[in-house]
Amino acid sequence: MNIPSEPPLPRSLDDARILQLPSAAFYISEFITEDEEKLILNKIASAPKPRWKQLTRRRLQTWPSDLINNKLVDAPLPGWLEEPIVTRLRSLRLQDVDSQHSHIFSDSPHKRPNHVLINEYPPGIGIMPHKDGAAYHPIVCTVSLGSSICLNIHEMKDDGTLNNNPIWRILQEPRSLLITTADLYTDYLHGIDDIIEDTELSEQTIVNWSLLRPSSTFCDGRNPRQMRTSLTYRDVLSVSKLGSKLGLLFSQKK
Ligand SMILES: O=C(O)CCC(=O)C(=O)O
Repeated sequence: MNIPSEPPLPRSLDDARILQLPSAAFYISEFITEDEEKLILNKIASAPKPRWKQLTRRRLQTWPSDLINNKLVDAPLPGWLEEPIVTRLRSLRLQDVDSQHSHIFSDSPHKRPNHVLINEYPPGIGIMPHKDGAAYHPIVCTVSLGSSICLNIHEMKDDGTLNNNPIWRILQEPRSLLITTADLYTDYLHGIDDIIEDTELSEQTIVNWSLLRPSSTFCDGRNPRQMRTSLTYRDVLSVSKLGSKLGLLFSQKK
């Protein structure tokens, strides 16, 4: 049997648009192959222990490094986070026609994501509703690995407090790509419930239902969770060249 080396991507992001969400959000169910998923999960697992930051209930890695005062020290992403994902992200056309603003990062300061957050979610663990803040260009590309999970989108009430009931739910399958931008980034919060199973999954409750992979069967509208790992690709606005200057200094001293 012929195993495809590249997944069948949509002709343009327009074909992946989540129509029920405010402009603009996109979902591609098969963004990476199973082999690519395995390779990335192996790389994550074999990262040196100090790479992991242990939070109370979740652990994460940041590549190429943590932000300091919302700034990133200039450094490349490792090859396994760059290929195939960054190249593939930049190859996705926004529309069928050629234009100057041809890919999702065309208008971002560095024309590409320069930072990746890796989050691990064991069953029962989520993330509180939050906004991603001012450090990043307002485009978030999330690749999911390992297991499906529901991302909830929340709005603030008129009195300025959080509405705990999500107004939308997005189901993210393993190997999928979710892109959120614009109003979804600036005006809404996103979070993941601390539950062991996502329930009441249906065309009525999940905004990207029609974009899920054809073989997806969420029996009785349920998704019993397993370990899900996410890769969040963003463009950090402010990049300091300190790293490269130090590198130059050390290379001159050799
Ligand atoms: O893991 C996810 O899908 C969400 C991650 C997230 O909200 C964040 O990194 O700010």
